[in-house]
Amino acid sequence: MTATADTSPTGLRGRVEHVVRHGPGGPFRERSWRSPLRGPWLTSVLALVLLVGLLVLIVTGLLSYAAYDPRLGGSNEQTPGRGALAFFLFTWPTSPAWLYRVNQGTHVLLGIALVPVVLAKLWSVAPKLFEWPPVASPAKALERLSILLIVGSILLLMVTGVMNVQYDYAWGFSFYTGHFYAAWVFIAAFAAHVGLKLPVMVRSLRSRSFVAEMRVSTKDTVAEPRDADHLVSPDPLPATMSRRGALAVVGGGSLGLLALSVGQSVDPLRPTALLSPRGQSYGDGPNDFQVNTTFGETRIEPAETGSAWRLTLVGPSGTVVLRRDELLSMAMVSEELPIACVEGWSTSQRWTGVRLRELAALVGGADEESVFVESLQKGGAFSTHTLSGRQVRAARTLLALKVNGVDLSLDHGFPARIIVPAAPGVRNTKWVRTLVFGGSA
Ligand SMILES: Nc1nc2c(c(=O)[nH]1)N[C@H]1C(S)=C(S)[C@@H](COP(=O)(O)O)O[C@H]1N2
Ligand SMILES: [Mo]
Repeated sequence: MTATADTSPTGLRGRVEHVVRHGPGGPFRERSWRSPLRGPWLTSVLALVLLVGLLVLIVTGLLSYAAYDPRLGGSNEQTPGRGALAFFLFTWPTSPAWLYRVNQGTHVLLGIALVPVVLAKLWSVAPKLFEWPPVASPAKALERLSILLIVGSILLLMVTGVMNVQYDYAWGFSFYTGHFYAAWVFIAAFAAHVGLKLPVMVRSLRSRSFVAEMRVSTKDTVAEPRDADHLVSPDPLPATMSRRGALAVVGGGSLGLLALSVGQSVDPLRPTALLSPRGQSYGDGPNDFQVNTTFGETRIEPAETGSAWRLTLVGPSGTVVLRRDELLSMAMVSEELPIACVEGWSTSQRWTGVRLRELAALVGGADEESVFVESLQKGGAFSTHTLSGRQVRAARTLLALKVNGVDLSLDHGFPARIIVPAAPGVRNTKWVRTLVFGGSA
């Protein structure tokens, strides 16, 4: 039995069949993409930049994960289900002191600078992303799935990364957890994509000389020959921009973002870090450098940091309670050490205080494999942390009481804070109350 209304070409079924065969139109139609610049050569130039840049991002990202020493548990560990994905973990070193600063500065600055390149690469392959029919064969289905995963994960990584740098946590999951799992999806899809496409990239790059192409004017810019991947438009419009112009726009965008961000990681350039929420100048007093969480944002009572404050040390041989003046009468050491936040900003300052290992020795904890640090702050992921035995024993790990010759300000952790060389800034717990040697969360 046939329903006459449905079989007519203008009826519902006719229209559905038309869409199934020819696509919904708009971006799904190859003829919507008519830029003469789009083609395998331009895509491959962008791909080469991303191949190198993303490899550096992967390595610095995995190192940044290791730097948190997640095996110590507690708030160090935000990915309990990571299983085999953490196969590469090792105990993070304590020297050189700039290790995390350089690693994280590179990760964040490069990640920001690559945003225009990723967007340009997506633009350059847009007809492929909207290819119709979406699934033509099992092989095509696999290829499309890998593209869906690589595009989805890189967009998620870019958006969460940039929002995190801006201290904007407007999603329903922890940045650390989300960025970590998205990174592993990305790494797998990236490896598959590079494996599939590397020969095409090399062939396309060899198809014309970069230097010669950079001399071609807009007037002389024509589409590449039609390619098997259908990046080149079957019906290109005249060029309104040369390939040199297109690469200059992308490169200029990258360099512009870099120029407005690099100051967040390079102390003398700080006033230029216009895109960074913690990057700019705070004047020039001894305590005038970036504050992550201010004292006012915590729920610590001002009186708790006054004369009633005590440092409690717990270790195998018992408990010792110290006043601030007793700490000040111990051997004071000064160290120039960076604070390097996971958000990318960093600064180097001169800290004065007691070696953590001296405090450990007071309670027989010098050989313990961890110290559990508790702050006066109540609740939140920043109020407690665990440091490794390696960090406790490092000569330059301090319980700092002063910075740049004066008492710590309340915002920087008065009465006392931890400063660990080479570690993520978050390990430098402020407003310290208790140190439990051998303890963990
Ligand atoms: N108690 C406590 N300690 C803390 C934090 C915090 O929010 N609470 N922030 C951490 C983070 S994420 C960083 S980067 C550094 C920043 O130190 P600063 O604010 O003195 O520059 O402190 C760390 N110590
Ligand atoms: Mo941080």
